[in-house]
Amino acid sequence: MYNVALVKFKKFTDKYGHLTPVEGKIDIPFEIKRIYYISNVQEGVARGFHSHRKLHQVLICLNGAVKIKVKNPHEEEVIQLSESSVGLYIGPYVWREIFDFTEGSVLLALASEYYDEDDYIRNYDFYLEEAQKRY
Ligand code: T46
Repeated sequence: MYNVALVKFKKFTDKYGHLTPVEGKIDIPFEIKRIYYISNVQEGVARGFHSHRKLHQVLICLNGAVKIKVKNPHEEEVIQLSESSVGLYIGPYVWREIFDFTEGSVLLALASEYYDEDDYIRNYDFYLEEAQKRY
């Protein structure tokens, strides 16, 4: 889907466990300016329901599993993340909804920009209006 891609990272496994490195501009296509993580999401709760205008992000499920619906005016897909060495790249003008968080799941986000509420489109009709000019 346009502006969405799964990214597979290296995973070093030995008798001490797993280690996955993620380097900005090497493993993902941007410099990382911000990280945040989402945890303790109760059953039945869904998050997201917005798009960004400029932001590039990679989402990685560090523990448990989570589903992410990505949409643009013409396409829609649901991706389950359940592996800490796989990231989901989401670029600008992709609507996202995040749901089915399993108990104890932790979703890490690597972001290309500092937090800026003006970059969000949180109304789906406004999203369609802006996105239709770009797709
Ligand atoms: C996204 C999905 C995957 C901040 O103050 N700084 C931050 O860096 C972030 C990300 C959020 N916030 C504040 C803004 C809200 O008052 O934290 C509160 C919850 O944020 P929001 O409702 O946007 O959370 P989600 O889970 O719906 O969306 C977040 C990201 O905002 C978004 O960029 O793609 O996770």
